[in-house]
Amino acid sequence: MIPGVSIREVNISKPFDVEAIRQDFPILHQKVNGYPLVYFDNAATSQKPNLVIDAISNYYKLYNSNIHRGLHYMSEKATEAYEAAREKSRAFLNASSTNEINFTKGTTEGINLVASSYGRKFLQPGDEVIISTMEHHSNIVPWQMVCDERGAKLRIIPIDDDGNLLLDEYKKLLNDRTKIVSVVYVSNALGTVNPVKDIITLAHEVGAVVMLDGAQATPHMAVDVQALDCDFLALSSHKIFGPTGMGILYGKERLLEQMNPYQGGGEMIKTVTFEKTTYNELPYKFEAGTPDISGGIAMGVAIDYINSIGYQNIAKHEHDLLVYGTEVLSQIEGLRIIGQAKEKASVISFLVDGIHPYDMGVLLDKQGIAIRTGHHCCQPLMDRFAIPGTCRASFAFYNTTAEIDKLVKGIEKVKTMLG
Ligand code: 7TS
Repeated sequence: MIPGVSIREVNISKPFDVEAIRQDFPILHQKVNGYPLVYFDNAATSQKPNLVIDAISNYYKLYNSNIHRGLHYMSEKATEAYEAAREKSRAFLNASSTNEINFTKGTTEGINLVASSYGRKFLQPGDEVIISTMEHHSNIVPWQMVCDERGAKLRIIPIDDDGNLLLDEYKKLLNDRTKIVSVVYVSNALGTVNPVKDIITLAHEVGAVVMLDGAQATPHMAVDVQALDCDFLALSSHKIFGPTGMGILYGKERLLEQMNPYQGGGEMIKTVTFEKTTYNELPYKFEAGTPDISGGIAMGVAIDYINSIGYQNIAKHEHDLLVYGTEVLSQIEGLRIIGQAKEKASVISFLVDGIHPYDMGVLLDKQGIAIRTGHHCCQPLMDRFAIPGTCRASFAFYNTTAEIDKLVKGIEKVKTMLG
């Protein structure tokens, strides 16, 4: 039991009540620029329920202490709560062991860890790494860096005009030089849900390992790493209603065992002499230094919170928001949706004729509506569509169709203002 936190019972058959859920999120009940806040920037970071906020403050109020090395009461409490979060993370992803759950500071660090510790060790000159056109920069740059260093080649899966990955083109890229495939499960800029199960099966046929960028999948859908058979998966706590500065890297134990540590320091060692250091066991081998203890504990509480609502309920509500939003936004004259893939999460990227996304973002903010504008850290994807950026509305389970109506009205107002 984590001091000061009581978790609601996990009950996915409970009816979904969006107004009750909104009461769990204190930040949603404020006015911005004189209007009730409409928060549609969930793909950048999601809001935090009271339980998560309380878990952080209770840690500092009641048992702030360093973990894994203390014998005193508070250190034991903190260690217990931190390791309980690892078990919750294991169950959340259905990993087979907590040895496969490495705590990181987020998706970016998870991908860098694999590029660095796996890529540097196993890539040879002439080998190939495959990513896709719709990757976030954090799933491009680490691979470019390691490919440059090792003399390997980066190859890119193309997409069609709706934002679907071209599987036939992917098949053509695969060969016996392919060592790593790293793709985004759900695109932050388009909302596309990629057919990752097929991508993984095909990669395994040529002996490549597969890393999934799970940053945008985990807020919306249950992810089962064993059913997918992915080799690595990274996610960020702050996108799954937990705190910033925390994340999970899942890796198959067999692969993690073969990899060198990412960073050296305390915690990741077994013995140190000036002549030689032996490394700690998994998962501590990849966790040098004092971690974000309250962040880990609170991420565990965020996972409990998601479970208490249930992904089935989340997926249904968000699907309704996506369908409704797509329909009403499409009716706005001059509005074009970028990304109309067959499978989509609740993300709508759009452009309005004659209006720069930046102006749209600023003028919606004046009406209390938070969207994101720009390239969304996907510059090569924007180049693919020959656009500088988009306006992006991304929905979470606490959003409502009434809020989408406000967005529509807001866009119409901006159109009138800018003539
Ligand atoms: N991968 C994807 C698909 C993402 O959407 C993001 C963050 C990251 C990786 C990096 O996550 P981090 O937590 O390590 O920073 N995406 C966004 C976004 O769309 N707007 O702001 C951050």
